[in-house]
Amino acid sequence: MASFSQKTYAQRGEEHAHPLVKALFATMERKQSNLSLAADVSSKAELLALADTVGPYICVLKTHIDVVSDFDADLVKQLQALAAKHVCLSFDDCKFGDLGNTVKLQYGGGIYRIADWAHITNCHVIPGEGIIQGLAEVGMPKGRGLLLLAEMSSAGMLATGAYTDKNVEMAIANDFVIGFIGSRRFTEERDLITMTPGVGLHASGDALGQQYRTPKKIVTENGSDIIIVGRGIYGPGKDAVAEAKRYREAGWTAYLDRLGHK
Ligand code: 6AU
Repeated sequence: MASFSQKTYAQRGEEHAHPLVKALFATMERKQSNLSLAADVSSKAELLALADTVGPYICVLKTHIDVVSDFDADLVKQLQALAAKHVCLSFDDCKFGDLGNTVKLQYGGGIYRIADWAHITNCHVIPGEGIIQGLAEVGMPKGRGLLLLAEMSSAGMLATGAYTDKNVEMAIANDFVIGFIGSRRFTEERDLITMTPGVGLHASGDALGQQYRTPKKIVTENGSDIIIVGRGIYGPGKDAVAEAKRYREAGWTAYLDRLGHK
């Protein structure tokens, strides 16, 4: 049987059982984009402006909604409207890490009500499988999906070896899990997607441990599905639209190369 990495996104979407993943692959194929924007900006106006300008070039808009200092319910409404306008999915990068009962409260309630609007979120499995079950109780009825942090991109990260393997086991066993944050394809047992942060075309890292690898390394060689790019696209002196186009092109070329369409 062909590895999932050898199949097109369109084919994987057709064969996938999860409606959210089907929608994601369809969007990727239609927009010819395996690029997710990490919109780590701290005001509502900046976030909305960035989402609107870069929206046409991405398949997933990733936020850290708790860094927006003037967050309000209207921001969520506007983000939902932009996701619909640009046909992309919303991913709030919560990195939940507590007991099942606690994460249920964090995911479904509080100020941010993440489960009401974010199609995707993620968690660490350090507390054990109960964290997945707690999040699933809230997210499954809403058709949401979860990514497990099987690896991280930062220097000295501790998610390696047996811990990463445990993530893979838990992902295979839980229908609410749609994939991983990590640097490569992890399993052929079912079609779990990989989204990879720490992607950059120029810089090699930042002063706080972030490490960048190229789309070619991540998508063509390692079999990851989606590149997550933040500061490579926006920031001082950068033309966000031009950079988003460049990363989209690099990510898509790396995917075509993987399929052998040189
Ligand atoms: O491209 P950058 O370095 O500006 O942004 C990378 C984004 C940030 C991080 O919080 C996130 O990706 N991230 C994650 C995620 C997505 O879970 C995991 C990780 O290991 N490294 C990482 O950078 O929003």
